[in-house]
Amino acid sequence: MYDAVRQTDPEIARVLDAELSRQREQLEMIASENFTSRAVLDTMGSVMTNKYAEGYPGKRYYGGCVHVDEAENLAKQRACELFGADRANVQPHSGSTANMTAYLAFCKPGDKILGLSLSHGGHLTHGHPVNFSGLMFQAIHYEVERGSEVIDYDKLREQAKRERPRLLIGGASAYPRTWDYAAMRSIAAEVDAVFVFDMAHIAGLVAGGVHPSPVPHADVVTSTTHKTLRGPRGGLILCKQEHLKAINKMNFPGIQGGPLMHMIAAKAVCFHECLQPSFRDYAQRTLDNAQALAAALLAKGFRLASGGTDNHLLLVNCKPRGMTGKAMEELLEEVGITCNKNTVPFDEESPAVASGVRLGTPALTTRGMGPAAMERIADIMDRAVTARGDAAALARLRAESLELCRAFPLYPELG
Ligand code: DSN
Repeated sequence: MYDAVRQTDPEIARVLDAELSRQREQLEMIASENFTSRAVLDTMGSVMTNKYAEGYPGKRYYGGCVHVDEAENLAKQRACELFGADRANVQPHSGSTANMTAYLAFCKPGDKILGLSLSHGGHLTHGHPVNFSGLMFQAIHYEVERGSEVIDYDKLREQAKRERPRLLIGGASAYPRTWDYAAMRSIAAEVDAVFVFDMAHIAGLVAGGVHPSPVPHADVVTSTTHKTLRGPRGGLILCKQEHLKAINKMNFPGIQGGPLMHMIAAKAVCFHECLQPSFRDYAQRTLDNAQALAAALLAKGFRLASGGTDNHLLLVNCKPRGMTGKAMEELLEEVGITCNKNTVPFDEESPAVASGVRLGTPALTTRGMGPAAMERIADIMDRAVTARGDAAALARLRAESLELCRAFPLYPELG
């Protein structure tokens, strides 16, 4: 693999080899990561990257767009079929530009937006002060409840009625529970707000039909395509017909320039894969693995935010085991498990330290791992916490996680 790179740039070829080995030999539990198919990889590395195509199919500002038009139309049609959406825009380079597009299609700078606080599981682009969403708009936040650690929609309704935001944003990057889309729809209607739902994390579960869909409820649904959806890195917007013109105009020329046609073609491949019955099975196994992992961790005495999960991710509060999230992330890395530190609701630690770690099952499920592997991982985690500071014991646990990785080969055809 990478023969041409090896000849042209041996330094980068070594980096690519090392990253492939890392992905193969670590247990990848970052909830937002996954392993694409070979077809998606090949399409991302195709000649489509060479083409400029500002505009939309049939209305471009460059010649020679006949084939990229075909790819973009396929991506849009498949996205609509997959999610039962009226219309799709497949050009956002990322989830961030998808969200920026949705906000600016309906709001002017300075308008009020209401989203879930980042420290309670939300996302930077849902109004955090250091992000464009907090810098450009008057951003306010709702939170989960102390104790239950879930959203109280009655309180959200009261807050929305008091604040009257222009935009109500749902969705999260570290919220393990199902959303009440119908409640959010009715709250948005009551205060005359636009309801935007960012389903980036759960999109693959929605596509697989194993998790409720926000599409019938929200005015606009934004997403990425590389998390549970298992496609190329990138963004996606689904909307009702009446909003398409505003969304398209804001994404290009409002925010982006030339679309990344290799990524759009790879999104089309991803959506095609998600439309196959095997993807439904993958989505169900991702959920089953999250349940198995949650049960095994609870049995070992770990504490989970909200007590468990309805989706592909878990938020482990490390404080009852005497650790910060940062220390846990580093310890798990040492025994071959990759995850990220994450604040838990009402965290007293800074985000750089945090009290929790976020664990997800999408990537390991793609490797073919099942509930037995999840139990083994919970056991490795538990013994790693006990063995802190014991280099020999941690090395033995690292050998165990490596054995587990090797039992589920990743990209064997890449050599
Ligand atoms: N950085 C992504 C995540 O890890 O959830 C969200 O953008």
